[in-house]
Amino acid sequence: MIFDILTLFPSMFEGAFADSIIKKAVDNGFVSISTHNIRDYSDDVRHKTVDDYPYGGDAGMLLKPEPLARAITAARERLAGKTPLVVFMTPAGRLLNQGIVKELAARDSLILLCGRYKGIDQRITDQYVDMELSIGDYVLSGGEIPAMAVVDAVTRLVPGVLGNMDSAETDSFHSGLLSHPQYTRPEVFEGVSVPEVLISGHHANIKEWQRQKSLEITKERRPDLL
Ligand code: 9D3
Repeated sequence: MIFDILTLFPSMFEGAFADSIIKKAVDNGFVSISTHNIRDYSDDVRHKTVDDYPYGGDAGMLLKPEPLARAITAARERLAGKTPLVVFMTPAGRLLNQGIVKELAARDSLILLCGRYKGIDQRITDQYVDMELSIGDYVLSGGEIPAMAVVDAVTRLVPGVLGNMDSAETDSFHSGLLSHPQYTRPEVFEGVSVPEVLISGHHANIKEWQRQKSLEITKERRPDLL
């Protein structure tokens, strides 16, 4: 999987992929991630302008279409031979869920476009964008953190990235339920014991307790998942 990220703030991504599962996935060649500054595709070499006032006189600025068109075209050229999906991160997009993550993970490459300001010229959305994605109903400052969430969630589904320990199979969202409570040592912590069944060694009872707890918690907190 190749992620080609278009942003006005490439440095925001520096720390995000430098550790843990994503770093390992990159180091082992399962995914590659590059960031590209939209400002490098500006018309004017002098001021590197990428924004302009909206027609209709609303407050705020929009990302101009020309630099975005050039940035997306350049990304497509970098991905020659691949069939990238152009994904625009926007609060007005489809709400990301694990089903969409699976859809994205089936592609060979993704061009992730991060918006800023009040948005982008609609002609870019109409002519260049394949999918619009939101990560939730709260206001962020731009599409960068949402793009990081997409890279993280999709990378976990690339075959070979996860070991058996943390496999996508045993993941709570794979079963469609929330996780049951979990405990590690010590057996008594601040006077509170680990549930008896978990130290019983009775494997079938443990599985049944875990399934029951998962159902209970899901019914209580996220009935929409059932
Ligand atoms: C102009 C009024 N705003 C509507 C509330 C528009 C707006 C545009 C861009 C508000 C925030 C942003 C910046 N956010 C994103 O680009 C974004 C986002 C988000 O804020 N929440 C959840 N998912 C996403 S994906 C991109």
